Amino acid sequence: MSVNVTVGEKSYFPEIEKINYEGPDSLNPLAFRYYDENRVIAGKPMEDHFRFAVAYWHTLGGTGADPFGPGTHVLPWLYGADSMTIARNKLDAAFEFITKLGAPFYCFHDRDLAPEGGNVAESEKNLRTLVGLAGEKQEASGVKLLWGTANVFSHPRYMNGAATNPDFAILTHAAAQVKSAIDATIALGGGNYVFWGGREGYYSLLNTNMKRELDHLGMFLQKARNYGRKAGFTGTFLIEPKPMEPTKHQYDFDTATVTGFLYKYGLADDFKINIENNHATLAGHTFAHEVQTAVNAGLLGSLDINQGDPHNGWDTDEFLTNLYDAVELMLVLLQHGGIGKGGMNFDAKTRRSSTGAEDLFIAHISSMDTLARALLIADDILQNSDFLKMKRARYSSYDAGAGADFEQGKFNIDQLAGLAAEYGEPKQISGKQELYQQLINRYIK
Ligand code: XUL
Ligand code: CO
Repeated sequence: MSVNVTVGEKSYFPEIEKINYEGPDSLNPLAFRYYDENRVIAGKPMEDHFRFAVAYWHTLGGTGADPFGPGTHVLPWLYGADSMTIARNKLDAAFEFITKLGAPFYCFHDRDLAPEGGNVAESEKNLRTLVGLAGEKQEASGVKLLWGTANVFSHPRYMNGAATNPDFAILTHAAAQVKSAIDATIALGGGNYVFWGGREGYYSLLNTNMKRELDHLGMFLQKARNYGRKAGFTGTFLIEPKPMEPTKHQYDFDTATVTGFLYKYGLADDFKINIENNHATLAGHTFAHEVQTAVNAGLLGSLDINQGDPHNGWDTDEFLTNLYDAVELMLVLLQHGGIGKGGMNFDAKTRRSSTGAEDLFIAHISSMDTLARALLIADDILQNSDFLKMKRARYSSYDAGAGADFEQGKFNIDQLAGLAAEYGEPKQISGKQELYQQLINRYIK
């Protein structure tokens, strides 16, 4: 898509021009080498394979602060006379950044867009004001909202959780926020609405009634779904799994856990899953594993495409640059129909010591290029190698004869045991993992 670069009177990124595709030989760090939005691969333009979305919180709000020190990134839009002026400046900066980058979507939490007020009504008013302004920006630029969400984890009132808080009064505040965040998402035409269970989990079972908390979460999500549908939200609700951090035991541990939860609480028709790579790492899974698990359940919703560090146990939210992981991801997506109405939200921050505006652009460009390059490689593998043939052949004993009859449900356990006696000891068949790995590496060029 071609977005209109709209720079108001004041530019926050005066040194950065619109980022263009220059091809693999380009040495310009502020150009795409692989991401060519209109190039058609496997039947659709690259843009539709990814539906890239800028994460408002990291990209516009990430100061580089960590538990050991305050922020190092000077973000000029975060300075202003009052919190609403800052929110307006931030919106200007957001749309200048998004349009210069050429990302078609963005994502936000309610509190990223507008500040919390002194009470529920004031907070809602602040959000409505910013939603009005964001709508104008969307209209002028062609940029769209991939998803909205409510931040019901940062405010100290949520220290014991939001929908799973033992105190009912806190749950009602979470409801107020979710209600107006859903309204905001509808008003801005968002295709999805996300629930990341920020502090929905626990540290110690000694003070926690886990069953009751999970029932509250299920009930809360049913009511939020009912509200959204009644208010005209036709998109997909998404749950974003994470196994730990901030709590020791996050309830939405991983894709498999969330799948069970959605079925148990009657939510599987309206909800899908938003999978984040770094959260997969924390759960001891690969991104591809999580995506395949969601595909199997028909619940793949959207992706947060960052990366973590396999050597430590926290959420580092780095920009995705690991080509090998990206290839595995794109192999799964290409084989299973792609990202659909979801997208790829960066949910990543530049490092504390990457202090320039240029770094912010390079980080996004580099991730987009990694995924675009991975798409080309994965498509090449699927079109031109024996990969699929080898994988199919591995299961060929189920394609005909007794194996096919088994898949049709024609045998009971007695009959299967009878066949074992008849077959005798089967001859060894190699799984050939190293051959597959060799093949993938051959196509990474
Ligand atoms: C936190 C995280 C969130 C969600 C949205 O780990 O990933 O930013 O994506 O609330
Ligand atoms: Co995320």
